[in-house]
Amino acid sequence: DIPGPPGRRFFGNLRDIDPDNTMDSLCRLTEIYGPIWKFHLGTEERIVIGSQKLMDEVCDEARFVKVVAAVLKQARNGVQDGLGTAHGPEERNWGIAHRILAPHFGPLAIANMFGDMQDIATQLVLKWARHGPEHNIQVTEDFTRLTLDAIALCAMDYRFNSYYREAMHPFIDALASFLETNAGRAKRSAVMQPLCVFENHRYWGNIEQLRRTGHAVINARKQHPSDKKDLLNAMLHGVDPHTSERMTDDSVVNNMITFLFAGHETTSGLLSFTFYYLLSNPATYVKAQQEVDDAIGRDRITSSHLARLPYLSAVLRESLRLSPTVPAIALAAKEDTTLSGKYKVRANAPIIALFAAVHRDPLVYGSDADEFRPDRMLDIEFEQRNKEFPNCWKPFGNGMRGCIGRSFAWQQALVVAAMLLQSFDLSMSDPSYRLQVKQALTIKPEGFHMRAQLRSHVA
Ligand code: MNH
Repeated sequence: DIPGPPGRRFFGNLRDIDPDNTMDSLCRLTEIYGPIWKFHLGTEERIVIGSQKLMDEVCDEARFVKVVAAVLKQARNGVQDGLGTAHGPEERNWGIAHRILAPHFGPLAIANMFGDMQDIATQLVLKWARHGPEHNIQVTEDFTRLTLDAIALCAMDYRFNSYYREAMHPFIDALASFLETNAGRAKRSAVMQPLCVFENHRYWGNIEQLRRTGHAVINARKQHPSDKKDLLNAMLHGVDPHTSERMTDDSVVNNMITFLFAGHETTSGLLSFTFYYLLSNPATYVKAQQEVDDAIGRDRITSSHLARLPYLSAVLRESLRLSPTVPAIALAAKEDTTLSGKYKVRANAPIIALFAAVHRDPLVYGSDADEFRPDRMLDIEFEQRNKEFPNCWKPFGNGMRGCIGRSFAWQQALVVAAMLLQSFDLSMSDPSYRLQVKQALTIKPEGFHMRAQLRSHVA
């Protein structure tokens, strides 16, 4: 009873599916088949939903839970029952890690990380300033260096110093290769996997290196204790209030690697899309820069400035609405049930909630849903809309399995965006650039380049 392309037709449609951007293709199919449709992946059925009404329904944690499918399932080979890849409370380590870590991602702890975030952002400003106004900035690459260096510094007091290397740090290379291979493995049938001899060798070698480095970092900290309030100390010394247990070293390693991968691509994508949208909509750029000038002027930015940037916050929200850097999540019903009171779904059958479609639901966002209009995301309108249409904006996922790093990402994105607007007049290197999206686990603009002219008051 759920519509969708018949098997043959789906493979017909598959030819319309862009392997570099499956999410866009799924959105196109949503336009054809409506807000709920299904397709077959081999013998498995996948249901796709793409409206606020259905999103709201599957956000009911009494009836639906997160399922660890596809890429996330593969990632378990490397990070086991770390926070993002654990099956949920039935895996004890999830609860222990969640309860120990949650306070360390709270507002106070994040405010304490302001200095570290600013340190890394300042390095970016210096780099762009020194390269001069003619330099063609590789936007996503530089934002990725920034977010990686920041999460490593805040999480475990380690400096990758990515701006000072041509090649990436070997740990980062191993991480990138691990993530990329997970995506490939998720698309391949289990029968084929053993045939990929070379890839498998590299894959398990990368995992071995990631974990060995993780354990080395733990041992180094144990031998040279520090009183820095970072996430590593929180994990090593924290005691779970419910069970009175500590995290095992393996669980610390799982979560450390998880923070590094969950904490960098997502935020670097957010920053990249944000500057793409600001530069393609010059009036919004002017408004955001004016707000920064009024709120901060030429001062060194402090954490108390952040609350005075409501327009820039709305810009980030609008950017995540149109380009949610985690483009979808997977959920499943706990028991056989119906969606919208009529579509039968079986227990445990994966349901893909497609943020990009939900976020452009015309019933919620109107006929200009596809346009970048940050004003609609200013606090009052944003809150009213969320009340009238619950769960219409979900870029950080849902409920207890939602993003633990949300405030971290938000503070970092605000600081960086504000510092860049304060220091530079930015422009697109190629004014005719049209947004091209590259998708791995997350989405990012591809081939987007900027130029950065120091503003006269800075120079
Ligand atoms: Mn994050 C879970 C989006 C930044 C660490 N994050 C999720 C989920 C989404 C998400 C969506 C839910 C995934 C699912 O249901 O399968 N996260 C984002 C976005 C940004 C982001 C859009 C930035 C923008 N996330 C960060 C940062 C960190 C982080 C920064 C770490 C410092 N996220 C996590 C972890 C989880 C998660 C850990 C898993 C939480 C859990 O299941 O307990």
